[in-house]
Amino acid sequence: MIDFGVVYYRVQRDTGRGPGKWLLSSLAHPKQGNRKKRLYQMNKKILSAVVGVAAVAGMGATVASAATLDDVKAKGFVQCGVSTGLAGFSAPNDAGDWSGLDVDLCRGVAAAVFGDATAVKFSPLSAKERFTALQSGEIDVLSRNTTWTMSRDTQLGLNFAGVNYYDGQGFMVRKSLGVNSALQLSGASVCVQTGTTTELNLTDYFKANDMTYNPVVFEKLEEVNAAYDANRCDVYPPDQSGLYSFRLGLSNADDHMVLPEVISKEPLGPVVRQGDDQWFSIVKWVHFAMINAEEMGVTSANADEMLNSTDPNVMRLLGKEGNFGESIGLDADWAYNVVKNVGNYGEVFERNVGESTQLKIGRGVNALWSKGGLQYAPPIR
Ligand SMILES: N[C@@H](CCC(=O)N[C@@H](CS)C(=O)NCC(=O)O)C(=O)O
Repeated sequence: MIDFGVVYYRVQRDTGRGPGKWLLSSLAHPKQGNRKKRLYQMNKKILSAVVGVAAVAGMGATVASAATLDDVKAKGFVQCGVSTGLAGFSAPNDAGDWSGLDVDLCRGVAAAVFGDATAVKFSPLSAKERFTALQSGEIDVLSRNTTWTMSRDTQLGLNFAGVNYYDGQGFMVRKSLGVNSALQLSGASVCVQTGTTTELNLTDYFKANDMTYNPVVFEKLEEVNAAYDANRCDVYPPDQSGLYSFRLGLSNADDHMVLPEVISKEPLGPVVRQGDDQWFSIVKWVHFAMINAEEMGVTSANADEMLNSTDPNVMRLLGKEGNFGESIGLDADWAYNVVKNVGNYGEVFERNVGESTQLKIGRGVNALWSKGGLQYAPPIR
């Protein structure tokens, strides 16, 4: 069935104007004689009717997509798109319970909406599937190590709500390959997942350095991992976060090394559909609340005690002053619920990927701006 909402949106998006003008311009021109003029008038009438139906359906689609909070409340949970399994970021345990930095962003949204961090269901998605799942309404938010790029932000009808992990692409190789720099990789075979910036960066990097490579492309993460493990390619080139996670699964980690080059910027963050500013604000401010909480020293352990704080910043964060929850359609204690139930950004980072975990990732550029990093949130006021 044709989804007129999508057609209407696509025509507007591709042409920058309504569908009527776009379609009419492809019909007979009125200054081309009487017969053509009549034909034009007739086509115009038919077209107005079709466009009318499409526009109404389109409005319907916009209205439906503009009510994500209502939809989420009605069904009682947030549907969150995650990876199929990337330790530390989004991965299920044997019992099927999901955890990770990206998972906690979704738990934060659930806590803000319902006061319950467990009111969330997860959809595991490959790189190729993820944007369609969001566009089609199958998920409410995509939180899956997804790089914010201009085309994804401006051409897919989607909005990036922040950066919950600043990453960059790296290379892993077998030590037996005998290289110690990515610049020695010309002619190498590279296992890569389709639909990723990883694939695009490889092309750029090898081209920019006048080198060649043989891509061995797969759709599923497990296929890429298995192929590298089985020596079907020389190089494994994902985001550094993926390298940390992948290394955990290698049979003999000591046989492999990470080359020193980081070849790209990969700002990873949650994504929502365009056309629903309220939901966009909710996801954005859940992320900001976690960062602000870390900056103010509000943690899951001391959130209750902090309710008595007389620091105006803490009072606004925890809903004791102002009506910030109301302005995004939530209760006054939305951010208190996030921090109490999920934690501040630093806690979430340490718990999932930090030095005390198997991944042992340092805060690096993901430290707060006040500690030399890039994590910075606008104030709640
Ligand atoms: N950040 C990059 C790469 C993200 C990505 O999908 N990376 C692969 C590893 S190379 C992955 O995590 N796959 C997980 C999955 O398919 O479940 C992007 O947004 O395109």
